[in-house]
Amino acid sequence: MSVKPVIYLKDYTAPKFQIDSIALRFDLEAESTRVTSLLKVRRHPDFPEATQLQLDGHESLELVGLRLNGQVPDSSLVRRQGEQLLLDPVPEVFDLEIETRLYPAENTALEGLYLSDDMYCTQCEAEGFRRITFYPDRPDVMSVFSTTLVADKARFPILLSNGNPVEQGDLDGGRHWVTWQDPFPKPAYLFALVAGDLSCLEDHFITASGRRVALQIYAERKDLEKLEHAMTALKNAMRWDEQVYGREYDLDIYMIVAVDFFNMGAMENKGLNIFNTACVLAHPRTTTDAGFQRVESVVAHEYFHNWSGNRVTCRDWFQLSLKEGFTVFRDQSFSADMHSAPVQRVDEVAILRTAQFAEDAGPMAHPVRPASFIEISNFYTLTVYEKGAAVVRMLHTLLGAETFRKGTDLYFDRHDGQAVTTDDFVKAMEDVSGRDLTQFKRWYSQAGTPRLEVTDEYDAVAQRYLLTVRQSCPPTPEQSEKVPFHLPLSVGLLRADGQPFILATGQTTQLLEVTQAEQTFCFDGIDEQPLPSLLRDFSAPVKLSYAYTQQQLRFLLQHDEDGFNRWDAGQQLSMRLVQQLIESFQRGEALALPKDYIDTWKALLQNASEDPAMSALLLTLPSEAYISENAAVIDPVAIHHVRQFMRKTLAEALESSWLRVYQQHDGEQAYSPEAAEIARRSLRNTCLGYLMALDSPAHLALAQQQFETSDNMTDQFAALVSVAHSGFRDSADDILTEFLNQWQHESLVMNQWLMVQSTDPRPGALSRVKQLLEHPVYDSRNPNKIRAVIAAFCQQNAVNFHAEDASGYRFLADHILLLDKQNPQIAARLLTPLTRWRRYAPARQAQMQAQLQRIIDTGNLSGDVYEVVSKSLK
Ligand code: B3K
Ligand code: ZN
Repeated sequence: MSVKPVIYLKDYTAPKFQIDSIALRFDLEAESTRVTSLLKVRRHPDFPEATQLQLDGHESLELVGLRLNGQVPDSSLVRRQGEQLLLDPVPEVFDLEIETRLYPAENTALEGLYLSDDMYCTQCEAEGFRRITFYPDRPDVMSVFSTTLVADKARFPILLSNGNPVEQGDLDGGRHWVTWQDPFPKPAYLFALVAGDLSCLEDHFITASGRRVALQIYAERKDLEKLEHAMTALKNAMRWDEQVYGREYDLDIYMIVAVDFFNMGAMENKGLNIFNTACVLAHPRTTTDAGFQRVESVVAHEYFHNWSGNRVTCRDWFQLSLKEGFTVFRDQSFSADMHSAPVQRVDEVAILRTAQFAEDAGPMAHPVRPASFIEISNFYTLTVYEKGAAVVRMLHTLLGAETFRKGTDLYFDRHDGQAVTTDDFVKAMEDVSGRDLTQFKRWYSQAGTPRLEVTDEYDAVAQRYLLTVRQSCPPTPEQSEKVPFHLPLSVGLLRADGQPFILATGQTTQLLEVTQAEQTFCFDGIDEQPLPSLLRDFSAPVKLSYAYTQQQLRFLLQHDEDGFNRWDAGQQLSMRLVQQLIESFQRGEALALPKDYIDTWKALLQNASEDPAMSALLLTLPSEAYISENAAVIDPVAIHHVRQFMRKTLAEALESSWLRVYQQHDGEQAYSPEAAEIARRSLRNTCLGYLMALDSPAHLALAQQQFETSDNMTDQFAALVSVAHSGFRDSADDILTEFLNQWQHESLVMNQWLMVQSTDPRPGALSRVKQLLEHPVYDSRNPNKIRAVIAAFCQQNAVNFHAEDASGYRFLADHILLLDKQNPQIAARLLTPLTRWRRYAPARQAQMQAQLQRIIDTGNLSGDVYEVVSKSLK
């Protein structure tokens, strides 16, 4: 039933024809767009026998005209077959002119050329260019692009494309044109254009070698005041990439455009990034601190792609992690340098361990370099991005920062202007280090999350400490047997007084290289029984177990010098308790929290001012998603209940402490985006959350007062959530209405307003969600709105989504079927919670499976949805 075939990495063949240059012309007319492209084609010398030129073109693409060396070719030479246009025979060198017609206003898939509000924009990665014209739409075909845009001058005064503007002029009938030229050869997925009535924030950057680069960030006029933060982030990222990677920007102009309708976060088109407004606009009044940080990291991520992705690109889409994993690692390191490194690390690992580990344990599990796919859009995954980044981080850890940098220098130098593979990346690391990384490369080809079981033995007489590590990896689809991974295990040893041992390296942390299924590491000169601190800074993406006692975990929480492990010890303490309480809940027993657990929290609260940002993390219970990922059988009701019980009990037991810390961290001055202030707000709002779990009118008044008086969205939004999700139903309705009235004209704030309601765990959520879909601020074609309501409900409101009557599952399936016709990429993404059906008890399994079956039985699905559903049912 799938129209699209499975594509295998092993079938890769190099392109037989090169495109030396492509000149594009877009006539943006009222009803449609005419695209002409002139290709200079040349047969690749490696394939002297080749006569067939294969161009990609989406089935919906309308071919208007074709000329080969100026002549209309005989129709027997031209064939359209599925997604391809075949010309056979063609000469060795020739010109090809192609004319196509597009209907951007009808393009709801948001791939290729489309309209976002009243603005034309494009999204070509991975395979959107084939919706614009017939072309070898594959990343290993790199060409020099020039682009002419022609449009109505009043309606579209700004016409942008990649590279530098080289010519422009006016035409009759109020139209104008601009020609752009990009001197750097690039694959088609990096092509972009924008046409609209846009305002611009301008600045500039002087590169390390003294070149001046114009920086322009475009948005709708009303959003002009929200661009400052992105500009600062961009300049910081440019400086950082020069300092840390020795990479300078290469064009004279760097542009970012904010658009409202966008399938993901942002896109790194050469010289012309296109961003989801949610990832570029920021203002203290309308954006939370988390939003500010997201803008900074996405701006940096897309900028870093200019080298890791654009100058050196991917040979084929199986190599996606070559650019994505590496670039995520780069943006993570940047954020760590800009903010608190341990806090940043905790946030990253939380995503990896929750969502990526769940992906690795589900039916869509795939290696960092997948071996096959039906629809590449389905492989922009946490595995390719986040685990891919973890793999690059392990190389950095194993080789050390200095050698790693030599490796990236060699990689960029060796492959500049090329389309390469993850093997090429690792080869550069091998060449600079002289190490054999053959075994390490299994991280690219084996899926699944490895398990490490660690045991130890202390010999007091010999003063010797032995750590034994056993590794294994559970089976994943199409990979039942696994071979051992090569991974860095960072370890420290603590003395009974909490001081660290100085280890053989002269340091307090030592790197163990695990390569075998079972391996024992020996530490000599250990003069007392040590307590191990394992997997420091989360040095490898694995699940590690060691039989700590509760007391040892509390000791680590207090004394470990590794910030990440301190936090993790706290998480492990809570997780154990969560598991016990879930069992009690399932047996219908009364729940209680042990006194020593409460005392631990009390101590954390007492010292909270020392490091408010880390304290806020330490004082946050493991998320429902993380608890689910670690459950043998997920019981969403029990998980929700237990976590709420723990929150409420901690709130009650430590009420005066929460209140004291809340009051102590009351900001006196006006809002500031500084790290210390972000930390203060995050700790204070954590306290407010606990206080509001108590359903006390006094605390309600506190939250309402914070809502009314705060001068920034972080504090206002935290207050909103705490009241909207509280037991005070009238107050919840009132505050939501007030917030709506205040912010109804701010689309991004309205996404937050929708999300608060979709994630409200109290009963009746589904009917409230259905009402939201009818609300004027909702727009069923805008992916941000779909994410704020449908995705938020299905992914962040487990207790309601998994309602016993299967209403949540039916709701999701209904919307997937509707959306598949409109925007298959978004529809396929929404499927994620249903794909996890095997993790639940039999009754829920059957209900979830039934909805997947219902989707597949309707037939006529997109390749995107078909691939996910069919793999889930296997
Ligand atoms: N490279 C883009 C993602 C494109 C997704 C296409 N379905 C954004 C990024 O990762 O930087
Ligand atoms: Zn990226």
